[in-house]
Amino acid sequence: MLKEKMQEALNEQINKEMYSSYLYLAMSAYSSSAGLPGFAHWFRVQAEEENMHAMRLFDYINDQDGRVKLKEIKEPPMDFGTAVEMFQQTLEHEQFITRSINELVELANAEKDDTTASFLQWYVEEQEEEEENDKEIIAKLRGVDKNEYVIPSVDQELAKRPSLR
Ligand code: OFO
Repeated sequence: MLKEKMQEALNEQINKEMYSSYLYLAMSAYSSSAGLPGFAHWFRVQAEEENMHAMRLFDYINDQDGRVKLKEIKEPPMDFGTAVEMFQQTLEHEQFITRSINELVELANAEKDDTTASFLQWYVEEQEEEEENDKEIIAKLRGVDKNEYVIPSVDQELAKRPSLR
């Protein structure tokens, strides 16, 4: 059985993951409008992944006989600047999510809730991977000053990301 404080914090995380999904969907739309179909595809897959992150929390709360509380999802921006700026914003957002996951782990430990602490490990690893991916893409995009073909080549590469279904 989930303690009230833990349940509240997990519900808050559902909202953050849903916002992440919304944010990346907005980036996908922005990329489409900028004529970057590979970026648009990558962010759309990312949006679906974030939805899955929210659903994992949703299922966990239900499995623990808790109560899911869905909160209002904030409106994301419509414009994200250059390709590199967009990925910088992605990385900053993921760093914010990582801090949030770490706080959840701290809370689970403080509440002596081992089941939730071990459930959260999946997110800890996922965050490491996501931050790494974003950093790699930023590094490639930074080559843009030196090579004007970087954006189209990264676009082609991002187009290859496998879809979730
Ligand atoms: Fe982008 O990661 Fe969710 O948790």
